[in-house]
Amino acid sequence: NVEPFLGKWRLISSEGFEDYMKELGVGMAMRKMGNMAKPDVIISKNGDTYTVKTESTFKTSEFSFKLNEKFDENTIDGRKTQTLITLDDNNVLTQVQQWDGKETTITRKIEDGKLIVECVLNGVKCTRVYQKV
Ligand code: DKA
Repeated sequence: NVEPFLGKWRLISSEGFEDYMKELGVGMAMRKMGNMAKPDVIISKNGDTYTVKTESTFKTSEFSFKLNEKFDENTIDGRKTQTLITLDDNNVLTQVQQWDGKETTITRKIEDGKLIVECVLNGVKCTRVYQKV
């Protein structure tokens, strides 16, 4: 059930994001902006197509997907990835991005009414928490 994920969320805490961005190969200037940004994430649904829009003062981007269908994603930091998003029985949304022989996993779940985003790449983990706006 994707219903709990839908709506507008604002970043309230972020741990390990600098190291995660470094591991992704994000350059210093963009890491600085990434660290300062308190983005809003808007998750919406139209039929069986979902859209995740990230809005911040430095950049706005969005991607749309259907569950269990691979798609081409252009990430905020400029990677072009093959991405697959699935929803498991515990209501965890898992996004796997593959590019250049690398792979990162971004999971999203709802806990205490908050959206918890965890990103992992090569064992480097980052946790970002969003609150409903
Ligand atoms: C989030 O949704 C984190 C998503 C990962 C973004 C990766 C690269 C960003 C570079 C500025 O909170």
